[in-house]
Amino acid sequence: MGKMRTQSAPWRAAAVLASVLLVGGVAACGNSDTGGGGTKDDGKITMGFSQVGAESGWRTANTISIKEAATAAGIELKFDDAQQKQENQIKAIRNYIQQKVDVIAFSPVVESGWDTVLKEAKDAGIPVILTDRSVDSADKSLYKTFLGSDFVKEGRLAGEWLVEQKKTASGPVNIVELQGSTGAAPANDRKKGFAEAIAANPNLKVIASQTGDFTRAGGKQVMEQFLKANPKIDVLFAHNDDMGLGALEAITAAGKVPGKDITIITIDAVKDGMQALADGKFNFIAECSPLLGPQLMDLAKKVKAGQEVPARIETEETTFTTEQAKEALPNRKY
Ligand code: GYE
Repeated sequence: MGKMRTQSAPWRAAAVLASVLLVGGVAACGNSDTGGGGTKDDGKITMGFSQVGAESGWRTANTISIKEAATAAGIELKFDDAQQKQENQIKAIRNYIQQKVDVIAFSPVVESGWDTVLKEAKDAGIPVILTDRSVDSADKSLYKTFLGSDFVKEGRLAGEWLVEQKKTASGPVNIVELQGSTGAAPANDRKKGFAEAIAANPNLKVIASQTGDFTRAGGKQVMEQFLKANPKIDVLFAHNDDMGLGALEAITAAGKVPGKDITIITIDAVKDGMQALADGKFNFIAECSPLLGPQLMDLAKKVKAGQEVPARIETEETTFTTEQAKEALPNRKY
């Protein structure tokens, strides 16, 4: 079922039915793995994981971390790429419920609209772990835990650095903002944290803010529009490295020098972003770690064993200036 998203709904239903029948048939033959009872209880853990997509360097590193950690932990991973669409994630989760996986983990593409499918998983007795991004469901019993970063804090750290840099500015500082995917927790929260921090200096003004969907292409295209519409841009705040990297092309094409004419702040600190920072094209990055795989597998084992886990597990992160990026780059893992 690795290619679930390429199948149309009736075919997928047929495929699920076929695999259910197959498992049933094997059980009837007395295969020891199934205990002959129809429900699989071989001590092994199967995890159904629904990934957001492949939109950024961060996401690629996150996917690798999860796949490698599953192998290392002896967990069978069923992986689906939702291509940044909530409907695809809901379909994948429903498939995992039908397949009776032991644990469902996912990184919700947007924050809202999960209650129904999470309730279905709960009713089926399958524990859910949220990783990377969270949901806004009021009923916290719909999932076991949320493992990931504090995105508000990342936005705040980005804003605080800027406040410090511009503390002697006597006139207006014009900021443009490239937001992440609309409705995604990291987009909502980074925007919020940044706005809160820059409120400390009334000279700092966000004059334009639009989504670039967390992609390089999106960042480039929206930055082109920003540059056309606004003759004076002093600062770019991009919600991830990839959009900042795309924007670099637009800035250079407009005859401006990134990192000098326009101060650039991003979030993530993936290798390409760190290289741009070391080269002086970016000026500051707030880190967001994608290496969530090992902790996720550990949580899956605990949840499967019925152990209590903390409701929230926050990733540890730092920030980088150009000098710090030069130092960190040789040992950077992602
Ligand atoms: O910052 C961005 C990715 O959810 C933290 O998603 C993640 C974000 C990350 O596309 O690059």
